[in-house]
Amino acid sequence: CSFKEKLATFCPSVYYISSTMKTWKESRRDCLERGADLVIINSKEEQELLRWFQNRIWIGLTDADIEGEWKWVDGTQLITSYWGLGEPNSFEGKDEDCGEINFSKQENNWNDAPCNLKKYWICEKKLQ
Ligand code: 2F8
Ligand code: CA
Repeated sequence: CSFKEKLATFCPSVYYISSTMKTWKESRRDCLERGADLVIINSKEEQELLRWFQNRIWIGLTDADIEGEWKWVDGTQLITSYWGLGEPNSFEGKDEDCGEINFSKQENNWNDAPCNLKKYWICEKKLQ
């Protein structure tokens, strides 16, 4: 959408916020079945809009193909990022190939976490 429209609102998307927890892959499958995909975060405003509860949620970000090369589920490279301090860190040598937003307490940033953990997730369907 145009810059003017962006100022007024976000490029039109509808979001689905899960009420159960799934692994990253299962979460993505759920989104695809809804004709959507895991959410892609394009601005801090969009991220803030999605802060509906205090928890950790899967987003459409992964470096499973090439370690350290974070990509969105639509294949685009990461341009603007909101990693937490010291992240992504593949904590203690573990495989942490999936991106989450940490909406707990005062946090509002990203972490890399093991993809097989079950978390809430958000799907996004772009309308244009
Ligand atoms: O301190 C940051 C660190 O916190 C957790 O590990 C203790 C996260 N692990 C999981 O969410 C499983 C790390 O990913 C995170 O870097
Ligand atoms: Ca981490």
